[in-house]
Amino acid sequence: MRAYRIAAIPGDGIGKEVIPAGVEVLTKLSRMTNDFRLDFTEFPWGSDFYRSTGALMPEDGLDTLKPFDAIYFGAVGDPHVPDHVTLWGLRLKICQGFDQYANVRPTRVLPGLKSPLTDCPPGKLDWVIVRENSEGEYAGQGGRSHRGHPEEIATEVSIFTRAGVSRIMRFAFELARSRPRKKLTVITKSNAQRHGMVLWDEIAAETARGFPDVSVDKELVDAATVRMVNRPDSLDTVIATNLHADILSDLAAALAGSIGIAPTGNVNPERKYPSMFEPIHGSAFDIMGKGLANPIGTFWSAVMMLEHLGESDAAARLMRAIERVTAERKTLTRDLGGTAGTAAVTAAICSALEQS
Ligand code: GGG
Repeated sequence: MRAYRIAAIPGDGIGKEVIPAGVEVLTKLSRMTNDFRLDFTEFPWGSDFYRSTGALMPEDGLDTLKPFDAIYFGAVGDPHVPDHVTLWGLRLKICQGFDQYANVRPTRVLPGLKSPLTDCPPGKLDWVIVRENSEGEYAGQGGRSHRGHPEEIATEVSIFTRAGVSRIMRFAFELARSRPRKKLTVITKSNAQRHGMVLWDEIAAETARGFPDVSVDKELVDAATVRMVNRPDSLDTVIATNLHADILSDLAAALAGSIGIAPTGNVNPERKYPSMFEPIHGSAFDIMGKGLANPIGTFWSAVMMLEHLGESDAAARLMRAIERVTAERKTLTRDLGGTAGTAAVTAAICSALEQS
């Protein structure tokens, strides 16, 4: 039997509710298939850990995670800890430490779910957004001087390297090529950002020459928001910088029905380090501890994790179970117009697995 070591990091807020739900579903699925085993180890890292130790994760946390086959992550964010401390102390430490430079964010309208757009049935909105996940606006370059004085200065420098942009462009073109429409939209802002974004555009054009079967177009990030709303079927695979894709993928999730359903994979394509899978939503402290969190984004992230591990039959089975539950519309959380809680949706997915 194939065995995989999975590091589970619930993190903060509703991460502590959705990750146990995901572990329950994955454990049931692996027992049903009898082909593979998932051995979970949970790490209590996050804002509570910070309060008791002064760090979001231990100093040797990356060494601890390195032998794992994958990381299953919940969320970071706490109302009593500055957001830049939580994000950089845990999630970005793992993404950047493990060179998970390809952040893959599929979005589509699942059967039974409704887009807030008029006339947007399943099939009309079916995107994968690729987020550059290692540099750009999140390079961590910059600083502050003369704190508290009138002449105080802060810089936040975006970094675009030829190596970093080339590898994510290749990844996005390959992903676009693997999808039926073979279509890639390159998001840019090179009209205003005339250095880094012009390099980005140039490398996109150079990379395109190696993918003659992929049709490519370019869109300014501001215009992209309009296009996502007005012409969702004109997009398929989308590549954008770290910050642009972060914003566009939240919009994408909302247009597909809810941020609660959207999954993501932080992938190290060379597999030198473990990749990390998580719902795109944050810690949602307003609903924490109430059992209301939508676990579907966490389950869909598990689908991505299984695909990454090579367990494509199990991944497809879990996706079918998710779609069966959304199509029935009987057991949905409040963000999707239902009244069910996390536990009821988890139970519905577990029972749908039996029929999928
Ligand atoms: N599960 C995703 C998560 O916890 N995100 C928290 C967050 O604030 N992310 C901001 C970002 O990734 O740019």
